[in-house]
Amino acid sequence: MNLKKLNEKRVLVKDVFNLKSKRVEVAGWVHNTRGLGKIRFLLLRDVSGIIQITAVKGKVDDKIFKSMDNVSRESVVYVKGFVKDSKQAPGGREIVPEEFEVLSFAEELVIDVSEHSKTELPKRLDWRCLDLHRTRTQAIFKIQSTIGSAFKNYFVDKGFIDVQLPSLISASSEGGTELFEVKYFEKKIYLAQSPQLYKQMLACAMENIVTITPVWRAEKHNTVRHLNECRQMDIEMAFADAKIVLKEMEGVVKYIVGEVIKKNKAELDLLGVKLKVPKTKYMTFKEVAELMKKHKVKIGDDDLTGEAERKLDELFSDTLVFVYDWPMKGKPFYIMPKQGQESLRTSSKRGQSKAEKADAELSEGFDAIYKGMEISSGGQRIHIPELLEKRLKANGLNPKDFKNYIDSFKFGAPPHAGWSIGIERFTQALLGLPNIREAVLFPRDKDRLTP
Ligand code: AMO
Repeated sequence: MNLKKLNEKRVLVKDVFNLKSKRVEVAGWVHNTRGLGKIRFLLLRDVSGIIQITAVKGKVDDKIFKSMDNVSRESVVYVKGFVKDSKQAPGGREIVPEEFEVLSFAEELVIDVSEHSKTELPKRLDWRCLDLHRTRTQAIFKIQSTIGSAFKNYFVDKGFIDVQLPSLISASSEGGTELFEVKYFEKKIYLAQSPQLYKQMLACAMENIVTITPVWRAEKHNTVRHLNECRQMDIEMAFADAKIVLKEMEGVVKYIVGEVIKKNKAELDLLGVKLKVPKTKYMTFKEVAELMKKHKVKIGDDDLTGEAERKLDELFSDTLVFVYDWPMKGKPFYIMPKQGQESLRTSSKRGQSKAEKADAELSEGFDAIYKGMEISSGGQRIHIPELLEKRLKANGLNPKDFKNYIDSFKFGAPPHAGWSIGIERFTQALLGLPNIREAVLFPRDKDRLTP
Protein backbone atom coordinates (compact mmCIF):
# COMPACT_ATOMS: atom_id res chain seq x y z
CA MET A 1 0.00 0.00 0.00
CA ASN A 2 1.41 3.35 -1.08
CA LEU A 3 0.62 5.48 1.97
CA LYS A 4 1.56 8.74 0.28
CA LYS A 5 -1.00 8.08 -2.46
CA LEU A 6 -3.58 6.87 0.02
CA ASN A 7 -3.15 10.06 2.04
CA GLU A 8 -3.63 12.20 -1.03
CA LYS A 9 -6.69 10.33 -2.28
CA ARG A 10 -8.34 9.08 0.88
CA VAL A 11 -11.77 10.51 1.67
CA LEU A 12 -13.10 10.48 5.21
CA VAL A 13 -16.34 8.57 5.60
CA LYS A 14 -18.30 11.61 6.78
CA ASP A 15 -17.40 13.35 3.51
CA VAL A 16 -18.55 10.44 1.37
CA PHE A 17 -22.07 11.36 2.40
CA ASN A 18 -21.72 14.90 1.02
CA LEU A 19 -19.50 14.21 -1.97
CA LYS A 20 -20.35 14.82 -5.63
CA SER A 21 -17.48 12.65 -6.94
CA LYS A 22 -18.71 9.11 -7.43
CA ARG A 23 -15.47 7.16 -7.14
CA VAL A 24 -13.80 7.25 -3.72
CA GLU A 25 -10.99 5.69 -1.76
CA VAL A 26 -11.64 4.99 1.92
CA ALA A 27 -9.77 3.16 4.65
CA GLY A 28 -10.74 2.09 8.14
CA TRP A 29 -11.81 -0.72 10.43
CA VAL A 30 -14.33 -3.47 9.76
CA HIS A 31 -17.18 -2.49 12.05
CA ASN A 32 -19.35 -5.44 11.09
CA THR A 33 -20.02 -7.85 8.26
CA ARG A 34 -23.17 -9.57 7.12
CA GLY A 35 -24.03 -11.98 4.33
CA LEU A 36 -27.36 -12.42 2.64
CA GLY A 37 -27.46 -14.97 -0.21
CA LYS A 38 -25.27 -13.53 -2.93
CA ILE A 39 -24.72 -10.21 -1.18
CA ARG A 40 -22.00 -9.26 1.31
CA PHE A 41 -22.30 -6.15 3.47
CA LEU A 42 -19.35 -4.70 5.30
CA LEU A 43 -19.60 -1.66 7.54
CA LEU A 44 -16.39 0.32 7.30
CA ARG A 45 -15.63 2.69 10.16
CA ASP A 46 -13.08 5.46 10.32
CA VAL A 47 -12.70 8.17 12.92
CA SER A 48 -15.38 10.26 11.23
CA GLY A 49 -18.19 7.76 10.64
CA ILE A 50 -19.45 4.45 9.25
CA ILE A 51 -20.37 3.54 5.66
CA GLN A 52 -21.66 0.36 4.08
CA ILE A 53 -19.63 -1.49 1.45
CA THR A 54 -21.91 -3.73 -0.63
CA ALA A 55 -20.76 -6.51 -2.93
CA VAL A 56 -23.06 -8.66 -5.09
CA LYS A 57 -21.59 -11.98 -6.27
CA GLY A 58 -20.99 -11.91 -10.01
CA LYS A 59 -21.09 -8.12 -10.11
CA VAL A 60 -17.81 -7.54 -8.29
CA ASP A 61 -14.47 -9.25 -8.74
CA ASP A 62 -14.63 -12.74 -7.18
CA LYS A 63 -11.47 -12.09 -5.12
CA ILE A 64 -13.08 -9.03 -3.54
CA PHE A 65 -16.21 -11.01 -2.73
CA LYS A 66 -14.12 -13.72 -1.04
CA SER A 67 -11.99 -11.24 0.92
CA MET A 68 -15.10 -9.51 2.19
CA ASP A 69 -16.46 -12.91 3.19
CA ASN A 70 -13.36 -13.82 5.20
CA VAL A 71 -12.30 -10.58 6.77
CA SER A 72 -12.66 -10.45 10.57
CA ARG A 73 -14.18 -7.63 12.61
CA GLU A 74 -11.82 -4.71 13.40
CA SER A 75 -9.43 -5.69 10.59
CA VAL A 76 -8.10 -2.66 8.77
CA VAL A 77 -9.13 -2.42 5.12
CA TYR A 78 -8.75 -0.19 2.10
CA VAL A 79 -11.59 0.15 -0.39
CA LYS A 80 -11.80 1.91 -3.73
CA GLY A 81 -15.22 2.00 -5.28
CA PHE A 82 -18.30 3.76 -6.54
CA VAL A 83 -20.63 5.65 -4.25
CA LYS A 84 -24.32 4.88 -4.75
CA ASP A 85 -27.43 6.20 -3.12
CA SER A 86 -29.22 3.38 -1.33
CA LYS A 87 -32.37 3.62 0.75
CA GLN A 88 -31.47 0.56 2.82
CA ALA A 89 -27.90 1.57 3.64
CA PRO A 90 -27.23 3.45 6.91
CA GLY A 91 -27.04 7.15 6.05
CA GLY A 92 -28.55 6.50 2.61
CA ARG A 93 -25.33 5.69 0.74
CA GLU A 94 -23.08 2.73 0.06
CA ILE A 95 -19.87 1.96 -1.80
CA VAL A 96 -19.62 -0.79 -4.44
CA PRO A 97 -15.99 -1.98 -4.26
CA GLU A 98 -13.65 -2.08 -7.26
CA GLU A 99 -10.56 -2.67 -5.14
CA PHE A 100 -10.38 -4.19 -1.66
CA GLU A 101 -7.27 -4.77 0.41
CA VAL A 102 -6.85 -6.05 3.98
CA LEU A 103 -4.08 -3.95 5.50
CA SER A 104 -4.13 -5.65 8.90
CA PHE A 105 -6.01 -8.77 9.88
CA ALA A 106 -7.59 -8.68 13.38
CA GLU A 107 -7.42 -11.74 15.62
CA GLU A 108 -10.47 -12.92 17.53
CA LEU A 109 -11.54 -9.98 19.70
CA VAL A 110 -10.82 -10.23 23.43
CA ILE A 111 -13.56 -7.77 24.39
CA ASP A 112 -16.83 -6.81 22.81
CA VAL A 113 -16.41 -3.47 21.05
CA SER A 114 -19.93 -3.12 19.75
CA GLU A 115 -21.87 -0.02 20.69
CA HIS A 116 -23.88 -1.80 23.38
CA SER A 117 -20.98 -3.86 24.68
CA LYS A 118 -21.62 -5.49 28.05
CA THR A 119 -17.91 -5.81 28.84
CA GLU A 120 -17.24 -4.35 32.32
CA LEU A 121 -15.03 -1.27 32.69
CA PRO A 122 -11.96 -2.98 34.30
CA LYS A 123 -11.75 -5.47 31.41
CA ARG A 124 -12.27 -2.66 28.91
CA LEU A 125 -9.43 -0.74 30.52
CA ASP A 126 -7.16 -3.81 30.42
CA TRP A 127 -7.73 -3.73 26.67
CA ARG A 128 -8.00 0.04 26.31
CA CYS A 129 -6.28 0.00 22.90
CA LEU A 130 -9.16 -2.13 21.60
CA ASP A 131 -11.79 -0.35 23.69
CA LEU A 132 -10.75 2.82 21.87
CA HIS A 133 -12.12 1.27 18.69
CA ARG A 134 -15.59 1.76 20.16
CA THR A 135 -17.47 4.74 18.85
CA ARG A 136 -18.84 5.47 22.33
CA THR A 137 -15.35 5.54 23.85
CA GLN A 138 -14.12 7.73 21.01
CA ALA A 139 -17.06 10.08 21.53
CA ILE A 140 -15.88 10.83 25.09
CA PHE A 141 -12.39 11.77 23.94
CA LYS A 142 -13.62 13.79 20.97
CA ILE A 143 -15.64 15.81 23.47
CA GLN A 144 -12.66 16.04 25.82
CA SER A 145 -10.61 17.39 22.92
CA THR A 146 -13.17 20.17 22.47
CA ILE A 147 -13.09 20.87 26.22
CA GLY A 148 -9.30 21.23 26.33
CA SER A 149 -8.96 23.31 23.19
CA ALA A 150 -11.92 25.55 24.04
CA PHE A 151 -10.39 26.16 27.47
CA LYS A 152 -6.99 27.10 26.03
CA ASN A 153 -8.39 29.19 23.17
CA TYR A 154 -10.72 31.14 25.45
CA PHE A 155 -7.86 32.39 27.59
CA VAL A 156 -5.18 32.68 24.89
CA ASP A 157 -7.61 34.84 22.90
CA LYS A 158 -7.95 37.05 25.98
CA GLY A 159 -4.18 37.55 26.06
CA PHE A 160 -3.29 34.96 28.72
CA ILE A 161 0.16 33.42 28.23
CA ASP A 162 0.15 29.65 27.69
CA VAL A 163 2.92 28.17 29.87
CA GLN A 164 4.60 24.80 30.49
CA LEU A 165 5.47 24.06 34.12
CA PRO A 166 7.65 21.47 35.92
CA SER A 167 6.40 18.03 36.86
CA LEU A 168 9.19 17.44 39.38
CA ILE A 169 9.03 19.42 42.60
CA SER A 170 11.15 19.59 45.74
CA ALA A 171 8.34 20.20 48.27
CA SER A 172 4.60 19.79 48.60
CA SER A 173 2.33 22.35 47.00
CA GLU A 174 -1.03 21.23 48.35
CA GLY A 175 -0.14 19.99 51.86
CA GLY A 176 2.10 17.30 53.26
CA THR A 177 0.24 14.19 52.17
CA GLU A 178 -0.60 12.78 48.76
CA LEU A 179 2.92 13.05 47.34
CA PHE A 180 4.67 10.49 45.15
CA GLU A 181 8.35 10.31 45.97
CA VAL A 182 10.89 10.13 43.17
CA LYS A 183 14.55 9.16 43.48
CA TYR A 184 16.38 12.00 41.80
CA PHE A 185 20.11 11.23 41.76
CA GLU A 186 21.00 11.33 45.48
CA LYS A 187 17.94 13.33 46.45
CA LYS A 188 14.34 12.55 47.28
CA ILE A 189 11.92 14.72 45.32
CA TYR A 190 8.26 14.49 44.31
CA LEU A 191 5.90 14.40 41.37
CA ALA A 192 3.94 17.66 41.09
CA GLN A 193 0.61 17.65 42.92
CA SER A 194 -0.34 20.79 41.04
CA PRO A 195 1.35 23.60 39.12
CA GLN A 196 0.29 25.88 42.00
CA LEU A 197 3.51 27.48 43.21
CA TYR A 198 4.87 27.97 39.71
CA LYS A 199 1.76 29.53 38.27
CA GLN A 200 1.77 32.00 41.15
CA MET A 201 5.41 32.91 40.60
CA LEU A 202 4.62 33.46 36.92
CA ALA A 203 1.55 35.58 37.58
CA CYS A 204 3.73 37.80 39.75
CA ALA A 205 5.96 38.48 36.75
CA MET A 206 3.95 37.87 33.57
CA GLU A 207 0.42 38.58 34.84
CA ASN A 208 -2.24 36.28 33.37
CA ILE A 209 -1.29 32.71 32.55
CA VAL A 210 -3.04 29.53 31.44
CA THR A 211 -1.88 25.91 31.36
CA ILE A 212 -3.10 22.33 31.05
CA THR A 213 -0.73 20.05 32.87
CA PRO A 214 -0.59 16.55 34.41
CA VAL A 215 -0.49 16.22 38.20
CA TRP A 216 -0.07 13.27 40.54
CA ARG A 217 -1.83 12.55 43.81
CA ALA A 218 -0.81 9.60 45.97
CA GLU A 219 -4.33 9.12 47.25
CA LYS A 220 -4.76 5.57 48.45
CA HIS A 221 -8.54 5.47 48.28
CA ASN A 222 -10.10 3.99 45.20
CA THR A 223 -13.14 6.06 44.26
CA VAL A 224 -15.09 6.72 41.08
CA ARG A 225 -13.96 10.37 41.05
CA HIS A 226 -10.28 10.18 41.98
CA LEU A 227 -7.25 9.30 39.90
CA ASN A 228 -3.61 9.11 40.87
CA GLU A 229 -2.66 10.92 37.70
CA CYS A 230 -4.94 13.57 36.33
CA ARG A 231 -4.69 16.73 34.25
CA GLN A 232 -5.59 20.18 35.45
CA MET A 233 -6.77 23.18 33.46
CA ASP A 234 -5.36 26.12 35.42
CA ILE A 235 -5.32 29.87 35.28
CA GLU A 236 -3.62 32.47 37.45
CA MET A 237 -4.26 36.21 37.22
CA ALA A 238 -2.37 39.18 38.60
CA PHE A 239 -4.26 42.10 40.18
CA ALA A 240 -7.19 39.77 40.84
CA ASP A 241 -9.23 38.45 43.74
CA ALA A 242 -11.58 35.47 44.14
CA LYS A 243 -14.60 37.23 42.59
CA ILE A 244 -12.64 38.28 39.52
CA VAL A 245 -11.34 34.79 38.76
CA LEU A 246 -14.75 33.25 39.43
CA LYS A 247 -16.19 35.50 36.73
CA GLU A 248 -13.55 34.06 34.41
CA MET A 249 -14.60 30.53 35.34
CA GLU A 250 -18.21 31.44 34.66
CA GLY A 251 -17.17 32.71 31.22
CA VAL A 252 -14.99 29.78 30.26
CA VAL A 253 -17.34 27.02 31.46
CA LYS A 254 -20.23 28.58 29.52
CA TYR A 255 -17.97 28.87 26.48
CA ILE A 256 -16.74 25.26 26.75
CA VAL A 257 -20.25 23.83 27.12
CA GLY A 258 -21.42 25.98 24.19
CA GLU A 259 -18.56 24.70 22.04
CA VAL A 260 -19.31 21.07 22.95
CA ILE A 261 -22.98 21.58 22.05
CA LYS A 262 -21.94 23.15 18.73
CA LYS A 263 -19.08 20.85 17.72
CA ASN A 264 -19.99 17.48 19.25
CA LYS A 265 -23.65 17.02 18.39
CA ALA A 266 -23.07 13.53 16.95
CA GLU A 267 -21.05 12.43 20.00
CA LEU A 268 -23.61 13.81 22.47
CA ASP A 269 -26.40 12.01 20.59
CA LEU A 270 -24.43 8.77 20.62
CA LEU A 271 -23.88 9.06 24.39
CA GLY A 272 -27.49 10.14 24.93
CA VAL A 273 -26.40 13.33 26.69
CA LYS A 274 -28.46 16.51 26.47
CA LEU A 275 -26.52 19.60 27.47
CA LYS A 276 -27.52 23.11 28.39
CA VAL A 277 -25.19 26.04 28.90
CA PRO A 278 -25.19 26.28 32.71
CA LYS A 279 -26.53 29.10 34.84
CA THR A 280 -24.39 30.25 37.75
CA LYS A 281 -25.07 30.71 41.43
CA TYR A 282 -22.85 32.24 44.11
CA MET A 283 -23.26 31.01 47.70
CA THR A 284 -21.11 31.34 50.80
CA PHE A 285 -20.02 28.15 52.57
CA LYS A 286 -22.25 29.20 55.46
CA GLU A 287 -25.28 29.56 53.20
CA VAL A 288 -24.68 26.09 51.79
CA ALA A 289 -24.30 24.69 55.33
CA GLU A 290 -27.63 26.25 56.36
CA LEU A 291 -29.36 24.97 53.24
CA MET A 292 -28.04 21.45 53.85
CA LYS A 293 -29.16 21.57 57.46
CA LYS A 294 -32.64 22.41 56.24
CA HIS A 295 -32.56 19.39 53.92
CA LYS A 296 -30.98 17.16 56.60
CA VAL A 297 -27.90 16.57 54.47
CA LYS A 298 -24.54 16.09 56.20
CA ILE A 299 -21.76 18.56 55.57
CA GLY A 300 -18.25 18.74 57.03
CA ASP A 301 -16.90 21.66 59.07
CA ASP A 302 -14.53 22.66 56.32
CA ASP A 303 -15.57 20.66 53.27
CA LEU A 304 -18.71 19.61 51.43
CA THR A 305 -19.68 15.96 51.39
CA GLY A 306 -20.46 14.13 48.15
CA GLU A 307 -24.06 14.02 49.35
CA ALA A 308 -24.13 17.81 49.75
CA GLU A 309 -22.67 18.27 46.27
CA ARG A 310 -25.36 16.04 44.79
CA LYS A 311 -28.03 17.91 46.75
CA LEU A 312 -26.84 21.20 45.25
CA ASP A 313 -27.33 19.70 41.79
CA GLU A 314 -30.79 18.51 42.75
CA LEU A 315 -31.74 21.96 44.01
CA PHE A 316 -30.03 23.95 41.25
CA SER A 317 -29.88 21.80 38.13
CA ASP A 318 -27.72 22.84 35.16
CA THR A 319 -26.06 25.36 37.42
CA LEU A 320 -22.44 25.99 38.20
CA VAL A 321 -22.50 26.68 41.94
CA PHE A 322 -19.64 28.77 43.32
CA VAL A 323 -19.17 28.24 47.03
CA TYR A 324 -16.97 31.00 48.47
CA ASP A 325 -15.94 32.33 51.90
CA TRP A 326 -14.60 28.83 52.51
CA PRO A 327 -13.33 27.98 56.04
CA MET A 328 -9.54 28.51 56.31
CA LYS A 329 -9.12 25.02 57.76
CA GLY A 330 -10.35 23.44 54.55
CA LYS A 331 -8.00 25.34 52.24
CA PRO A 332 -4.28 24.99 51.51
CA PHE A 333 -1.64 27.27 53.04
CA TYR A 334 -1.37 29.58 50.04
CA ILE A 335 -5.00 30.76 50.17
CA MET A 336 -5.48 34.30 51.45
CA PRO A 337 -7.31 34.60 54.78
CA LYS A 338 -10.51 36.60 54.39
CA GLN A 339 -9.05 39.26 56.63
CA GLY A 340 -6.01 39.53 54.34
CA GLN A 341 -3.02 41.38 55.75
CA GLU A 342 -5.11 42.21 58.78
CA SER A 343 -4.80 38.59 59.91
CA LEU A 344 -1.07 39.14 60.57
CA ARG A 345 -1.98 41.46 63.40
CA THR A 346 -4.80 39.38 64.83
CA SER A 347 -2.83 36.33 65.85
CA SER A 348 -4.50 36.50 69.23
CA LYS A 349 -8.26 36.14 69.24
CA ARG A 350 -8.58 38.30 72.36
CA GLY A 351 -10.29 41.60 71.70
CA GLN A 352 -12.02 40.40 68.55
CA SER A 353 -15.77 40.74 68.16
CA LYS A 354 -17.83 37.61 67.40
CA ALA A 355 -18.15 38.66 63.75
CA GLU A 356 -14.40 39.32 63.51
CA LYS A 357 -13.67 35.91 64.99
CA ALA A 358 -15.98 34.24 62.48
CA ASP A 359 -14.32 36.17 59.65
CA ALA A 360 -10.86 35.20 60.91
CA GLU A 361 -11.75 31.60 60.25
CA LEU A 362 -12.76 32.23 56.65
CA SER A 363 -10.65 32.38 53.52
CA GLU A 364 -10.69 33.87 50.06
CA GLY A 365 -10.88 30.31 48.73
CA PHE A 366 -13.76 28.68 46.86
CA ASP A 367 -14.92 25.49 45.19
CA ALA A 368 -17.09 25.14 42.10
CA ILE A 369 -19.74 22.43 42.02
CA TYR A 370 -21.24 21.31 38.73
CA LYS A 371 -23.66 18.45 38.13
CA GLY A 372 -23.18 17.16 41.67
CA MET A 373 -19.39 17.19 41.69
CA GLU A 374 -16.54 19.45 42.74
CA ILE A 375 -14.96 20.38 39.44
CA SER A 376 -12.66 23.14 40.65
CA SER A 377 -11.07 24.95 43.54
CA GLY A 378 -9.12 28.14 43.80
CA GLY A 379 -8.98 31.50 45.44
CA GLN A 380 -6.96 34.59 46.07
CA ARG A 381 -3.39 33.77 47.11
CA ILE A 382 -1.11 35.14 49.76
CA HIS A 383 1.40 37.49 48.16
CA ILE A 384 2.81 38.77 51.47
CA PRO A 385 5.92 36.79 52.54
CA GLU A 386 5.41 37.14 56.33
CA LEU A 387 1.82 35.99 56.07
CA LEU A 388 2.84 33.08 53.87
CA GLU A 389 5.40 31.94 56.46
CA LYS A 390 2.78 32.15 59.16
CA ARG A 391 0.32 30.07 57.16
CA LEU A 392 2.95 27.47 56.24
CA LYS A 393 3.78 26.98 59.91
CA ALA A 394 0.11 26.82 60.83
CA ASN A 395 -0.23 23.99 58.29
CA GLY A 396 2.68 22.06 59.79
CA LEU A 397 5.00 22.84 56.85
CA ASN A 398 8.55 24.12 57.07
CA PRO A 399 9.06 27.57 55.47
CA LYS A 400 12.67 26.54 54.70
CA ASP A 401 11.33 24.04 52.16
CA PHE A 402 9.55 26.89 50.40
CA LYS A 403 12.38 29.43 50.36
CA ASN A 404 12.33 30.11 46.57
CA TYR A 405 8.59 30.40 46.59
CA ILE A 406 8.48 32.80 49.56
CA ASP A 407 11.39 34.81 48.16
CA SER A 408 9.57 35.23 44.86
CA PHE A 409 7.08 37.49 46.64
CA LYS A 410 9.77 39.78 48.03
CA PHE A 411 10.57 41.61 44.82
CA GLY A 412 7.31 43.10 43.66
CA ALA A 413 4.38 40.70 43.88
CA PRO A 414 0.90 41.92 42.93
CA PRO A 415 -2.20 40.49 44.60
CA HIS A 416 -3.21 37.50 42.50
CA ALA A 417 -5.76 34.69 42.26
CA GLY A 418 -6.54 31.61 40.20
CA TRP A 419 -8.15 28.21 40.04
CA SER A 420 -7.91 24.75 38.57
CA ILE A 421 -10.46 22.53 36.85
CA GLY A 422 -9.62 18.84 36.50
CA ILE A 423 -10.25 17.97 32.86
CA GLU A 424 -11.23 14.37 33.61
CA ARG A 425 -13.50 15.41 36.49
CA PHE A 426 -15.10 18.04 34.25
CA THR A 427 -15.62 15.51 31.44
CA GLN A 428 -17.12 13.06 33.93
CA ALA A 429 -19.52 15.66 35.32
CA LEU A 430 -20.51 17.05 31.94
CA LEU A 431 -21.29 13.66 30.42
CA GLY A 432 -22.66 12.06 33.59
CA LEU A 433 -20.11 9.23 33.45
CA PRO A 434 -20.39 6.83 36.39
CA ASN A 435 -16.62 6.43 36.74
CA ILE A 436 -13.87 9.03 36.12
CA ARG A 437 -11.75 6.31 34.50
CA GLU A 438 -14.10 6.50 31.49
CA ALA A 439 -12.75 10.02 30.97
CA VAL A 440 -9.03 9.12 30.90
CA LEU A 441 -7.37 7.49 27.93
CA PHE A 442 -4.98 5.47 30.07
CA PRO A 443 -6.03 5.73 33.73
CA ARG A 444 -3.52 5.50 36.54
CA ASP A 445 -4.91 4.33 39.84
CA LYS A 446 -3.55 2.32 42.73
CA ASP A 447 -3.95 -0.95 40.86
CA ARG A 448 -3.47 0.16 37.29
CA LEU A 449 -0.27 1.15 35.53
CA THR A 450 -0.83 -0.59 32.20
CA PRO A 451 -1.55 -0.13 29.39
P1 AMO B 1 -7.51 20.82 44.01
O1 AMO B 1 -6.62 19.92 44.75
O2 AMO B 1 -8.87 21.03 44.55
O3 AMO B 1 -6.84 22.27 43.88
O4 AMO B 1 -7.63 20.34 42.50
C1 AMO B 1 -8.31 21.09 41.53
C2 AMO B 1 -9.20 20.20 40.68
O5 AMO B 1 -8.43 19.16 40.09
C3 AMO B 1 -9.20 17.97 40.01
N1 AMO B 1 -8.58 16.93 40.84
C4 AMO B 1 -8.68 15.60 40.61
N2 AMO B 1 -9.29 14.91 39.64
C5 AMO B 1 -9.20 13.57 39.68
N3 AMO B 1 -8.52 12.89 40.61
C6 AMO B 1 -7.88 13.53 41.62
N4 AMO B 1 -7.19 12.83 42.54
C7 AMO B 1 -7.94 14.96 41.65
N5 AMO B 1 -7.43 15.90 42.46
C8 AMO B 1 -7.83 17.08 41.96
C9 AMO B 1 -10.58 18.33 40.54
C10 AMO B 1 -10.27 19.49 41.46
O6 AMO B 1 -11.39 20.31 41.66
N6 AMO B 1 -3.82 24.13 43.23
C11 AMO B 1 -5.23 24.00 43.53
C12 AMO B 1 -6.09 24.80 42.58
C13 AMO B 1 -5.90 26.30 42.65
O7 AMO B 1 -6.09 26.84 43.75
O8 AMO B 1 -5.58 26.91 41.61
C14 AMO B 1 -5.59 22.51 43.43
O9 AMO B 1 -4.89 21.70 42.90
O10 AMO B 1 -11.36 18.75 39.44
